[in-house]
Amino acid sequence: MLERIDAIHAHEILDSRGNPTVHVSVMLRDGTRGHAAVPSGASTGVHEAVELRDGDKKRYRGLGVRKAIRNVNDIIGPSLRRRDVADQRGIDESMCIIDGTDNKKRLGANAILGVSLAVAHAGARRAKMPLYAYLRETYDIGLSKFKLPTPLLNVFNGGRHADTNLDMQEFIIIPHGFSTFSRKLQAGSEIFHMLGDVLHADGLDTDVGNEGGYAPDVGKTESALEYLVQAVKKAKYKLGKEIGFGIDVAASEFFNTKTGKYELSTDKRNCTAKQMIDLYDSWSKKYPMISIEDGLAEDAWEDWEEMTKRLGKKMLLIGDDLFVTDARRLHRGIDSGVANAILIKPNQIGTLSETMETIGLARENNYKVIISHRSGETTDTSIADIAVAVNAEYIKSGAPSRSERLCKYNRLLEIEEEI
Ligand code: 2PG
Ligand code: MG
Repeated sequence: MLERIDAIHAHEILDSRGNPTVHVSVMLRDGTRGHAAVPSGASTGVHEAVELRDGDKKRYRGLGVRKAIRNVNDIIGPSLRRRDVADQRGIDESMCIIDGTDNKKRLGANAILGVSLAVAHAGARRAKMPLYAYLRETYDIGLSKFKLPTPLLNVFNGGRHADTNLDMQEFIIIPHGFSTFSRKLQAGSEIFHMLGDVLHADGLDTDVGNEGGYAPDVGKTESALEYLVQAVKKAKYKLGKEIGFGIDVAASEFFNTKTGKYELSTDKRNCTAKQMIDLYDSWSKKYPMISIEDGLAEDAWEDWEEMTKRLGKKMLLIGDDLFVTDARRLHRGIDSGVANAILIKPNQIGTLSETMETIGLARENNYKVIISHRSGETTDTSIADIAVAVNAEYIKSGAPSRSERLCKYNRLLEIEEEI
């Protein structure tokens, strides 16, 4: 049944770091409303769609998003008036056309994504369906059952997400050896708290970073993995069988483009790509490594190819800054045998429809799908529903701590009861 959009309104809110971001409400003629808020990254890839910021240093250190808000209220909103809310693909396409650039720099990916998600929420409400079921139908995803993703819980925050000596951004526990999401989350939470005890006993800081994980100064990079081993064992879980590890290296953040070296200040070592791959290989022999994300720099295609040849059969090699949720970059990866998994962040590309297209392409080519939060988050839980809509293998939403991280996991607990 046709239901038209009556009005779209955006306003500025603050994200989990206290920086401005975009909140959008879509009103339908029958009074139904849909809302969405847009997240924001810190270790953003250079190929991501543009997050429009005001740059006015007198306001929020230049991080205001009033321009993006105006683009929604004055340009996008009026242009989508009277459009059928169920025409998600058409609406997303229209926004891309109005923007007219290939990286959304005119209207801003933050403006466009806010509308795209809020339209989906309004459409789902109107159809009286949960968002995950509505998305599955809207995008004709040919899957019969709903499956919940396994959480990737980032329990050590490093890199740009915390004030610690760790160059590598995330050390992750993956509770894969249980049949339900709730049991996986329980294991993750118990290990997270045990890790806190272990760190505390060693006189280390247990305050948390941007994504809710601990952020102590540890001896060297590998010490983080050693602490994970201790925490898992002490919490009485089985390493490997029940719990695996992951790392988001976010290697572009410490890659020196001039020298071509990866500068690991924690270990006082400058590494070539080959040495980085050797390091991951050696860790895969000592620890139950399931995944390595952005193990090499975002434009090091040939080195990625080499890494995929050497490690691709043993573990997930996830492209985040490498692919930036962009089907064009994923195509290149598929053609050259690069990586075997993709991180999906809707705000890297800017619309829900393009996000779904990239996920579809990954699926067709047997790349594993990890739906992801950003380091700057809100209480928006859309990514949980997106993960269930496409039966994503994994979801990455930080540590089991801080409500902007947990609201996504808690939404999955709710969905688990429903399906
Ligand atoms: C990442 C993300 C989320 P950011 O690199 O995977 O953890 O970080 O949002 O800062 O890009
Ligand atoms: Mg990443």
